[in-house]
Amino acid sequence: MAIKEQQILDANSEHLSGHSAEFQALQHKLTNNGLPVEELIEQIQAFQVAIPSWALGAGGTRFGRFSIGGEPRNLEEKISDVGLIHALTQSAGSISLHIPWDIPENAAATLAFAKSHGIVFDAVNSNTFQDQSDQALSYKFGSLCHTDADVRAQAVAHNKAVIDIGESLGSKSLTVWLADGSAFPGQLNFREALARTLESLKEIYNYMPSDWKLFIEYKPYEPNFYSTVIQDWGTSHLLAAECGDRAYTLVDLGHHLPNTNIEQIVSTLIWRGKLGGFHFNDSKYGDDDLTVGSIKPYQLFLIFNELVEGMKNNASNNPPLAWMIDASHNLKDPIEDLIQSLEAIRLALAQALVVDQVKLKQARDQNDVTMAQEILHDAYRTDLRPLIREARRRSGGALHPITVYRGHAIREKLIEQRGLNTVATGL
Ligand code: PSV
Ligand code: MN
Repeated sequence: MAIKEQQILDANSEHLSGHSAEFQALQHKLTNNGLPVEELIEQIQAFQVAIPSWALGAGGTRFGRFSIGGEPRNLEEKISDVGLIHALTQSAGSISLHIPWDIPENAAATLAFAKSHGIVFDAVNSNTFQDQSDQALSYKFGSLCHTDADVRAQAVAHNKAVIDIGESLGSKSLTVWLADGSAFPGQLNFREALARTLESLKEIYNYMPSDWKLFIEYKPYEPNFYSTVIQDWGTSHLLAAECGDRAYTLVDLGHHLPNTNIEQIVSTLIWRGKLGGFHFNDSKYGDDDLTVGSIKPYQLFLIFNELVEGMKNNASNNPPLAWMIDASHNLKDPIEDLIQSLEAIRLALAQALVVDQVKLKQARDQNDVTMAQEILHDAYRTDLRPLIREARRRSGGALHPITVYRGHAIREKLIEQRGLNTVATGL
C-alpha cells in the first residue's frame, strides 16, 4: 500500500500556513539563542532509524494476542509497510530482518523491491531463542552457552547462515540477542556458561566479512528469570572486547532493571569506543516494549544528550551508531505507533542538539548544580515540534503523518487487501 508524493503535498498544503507561523516563531527564538537552525534541520533530516520486520504486526503478550487486522503476511508486505512509514515520515529508510522469520526467497528480487520503496537493509538478527520445526537440537537450555557442543555448533551455524543472508541483502551487521540463562539457582555454572558463550561468539565474529560489525545485546531477565548469560552492559562489553575491534555493545532501552542510569552507560561505552547501536522503546517496569517516549521522555532526552555530546567529543572513535526501534504492539495500530516513536526519537535528538554545551561545561566546571539543571531544562522544555515537522516537510514527508495515514484510510485498505486475522511475527 503506497502513498503518492502528491497526496502528501496536498495534505501538507492544508496545514502549511499554521505550520509556517509556528516554525518562524521557533526559528526566531533559536536564532536569538545563537543556534544554527539550518544545520539543526540537516542533522534532524539525516537521522534515520531502522524498523524491525517483527514490529509491523501485533506482538501480543504471553496472555494472548489481539489481531490488529491487515498485518503483513510476508517479507514483501513488511517492506511495503516500512516504505509507507518512510514515505510519511522520511525517517525510517531501513528495515532490520529477523532470521528465520524473514528469509528472502530471492535476495535480488527482495533487494529490488526494497529499493523501489526507498528502503535498505540494516542489521540482521539471529534467533536462537526459539526452536524451529526443522531444527535437529533444542535451545530449551540455551544456545551459544549450551553444555552440549552440538547445540552450540548448531547455534553458531545458524548465526553464520544469518550473516550469509544479510550479505546477500547488503546488511553490514549482525545483532545477537540471547535468551540463554537459567531459571533456577544451581541450574548453571555462570563462569562456564559465559566462557562457552564467548567461544561461540568468537566463531561467529571470525566468520563475519571484514566490513561487518557484531552487536551484542544484554538483558537482565526474561525469558530466564534467575540469570541471563549476558545480563548487563559490562558483560556485553567484556564479550565485545574479547571478540575484537568490530564487536560492540548494543543498548536496548527496555533491557535494564528499573531506575538504571542508562545515560551513564551510554556515556561510558562511547568513552571506550564500544557503543554499537540502540534499540529504542519505552517501559515502566521491564522489557515492556512500549512506544518510544511514552513513559520516560526526559530519560530519552538525557540519553540523547550523552549521545550528541559523546559523539562530538569522540576521542575513542566510536563508529556511527545503528538505530532501531524495538517495540511490540498490542493495542495500537503498529504503523501509527512506529510513527509516534520516530517522532519521539527525533524530538529527543533535537532537544539534545539545542543544549548549550558550552554553558553546561562551564556550569559543571564551576560545580554550579542549579545552572547545569537549568540548561538542560531550557532545552527539554522548548517545544521543538515545529522544527521536526519542518525537517520532515523539506524531505518530502508529511507535516502530520498520522492524519494523512488516517485520512487515506490506509489500515482499512490493508485489512481489505490482507484480511483481518493475518500474523506478521514468527512468535
Ligand atoms: C527480546 O527482548 C528482544 O526484544 C530483543 O531485544 C531482540 O532485539 C528482539 O527481541 C528480537 O530478537
Ligand atoms: Mn532489542
